[in-house]
Amino acid sequence: MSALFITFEGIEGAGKTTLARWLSERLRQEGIPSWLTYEPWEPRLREVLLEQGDLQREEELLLFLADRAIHTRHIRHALAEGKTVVCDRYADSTLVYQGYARGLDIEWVRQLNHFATGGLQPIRTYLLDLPVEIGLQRQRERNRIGAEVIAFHERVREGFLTEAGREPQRYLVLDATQPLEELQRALWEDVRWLLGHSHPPQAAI
Ligand code: T5A
Repeated sequence: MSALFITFEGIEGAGKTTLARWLSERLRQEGIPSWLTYEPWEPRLREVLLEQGDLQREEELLLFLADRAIHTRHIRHALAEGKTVVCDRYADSTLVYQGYARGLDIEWVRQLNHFATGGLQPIRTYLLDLPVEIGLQRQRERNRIGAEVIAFHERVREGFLTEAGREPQRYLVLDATQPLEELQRALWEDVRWLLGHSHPPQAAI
């Protein structure tokens, strides 16, 4: 059984954290070694990126990439130790938020992502897709709604769907408006399948 690198992506409030935590717990119950992680990862960079709020898009891009370069080193170690890595956001978030939504050149961001990750790609990316209004509504219930406008989040949603269409073998798009139990069922079915099959080396390590 090979260690998998799995990521969750989607707009805010899509349910990424909820499902990533559920998967991590399910893997633990099955006796499968795993590491649950997230981005932005490095605490000081996370604080600057999520709390500061007045960064230029180029500054933001470089900080996300620096964070990813550090984080990827730890992900590689975990995979080499045989741990399945469950990651809440990864390189696709930069492509979509800084590229598609903030307007930086998408192909250039793709190349920079490659530089930061050394080419490490998840074997599977679960895209939790749902209408922006529902995602923001879920956040509002926790009083966490940000200042960014609906149009921005629409670009994020469209960006993720475009990328999923570009790489259908890696992405699995899940309808995130479904009840959690349905999502968990579909997710586990796919993860179980992945765990039972061998994968190309560059995707697994
Ligand atoms: N960013 C990040 C970039 O711009 N570039 C990058 O490269 C990276 C890595 C991260 C921010 O940084 C940006 C993107 C973001 O703006 P964050 O605080 O980590 O900030 O925000 P998110 O990752 O978006 O986390 P959220 O908590 O907002 O969204 P989640 O994790 O998708 O949602 P979750 O699981 O917390 O669920 C939200 C609520 O919905 C409920 C949950 O119980 C919870 O209350 N819920 C459901 N309700 C009904 N049905 C379901 N199926 C549900 N699933 C969850």
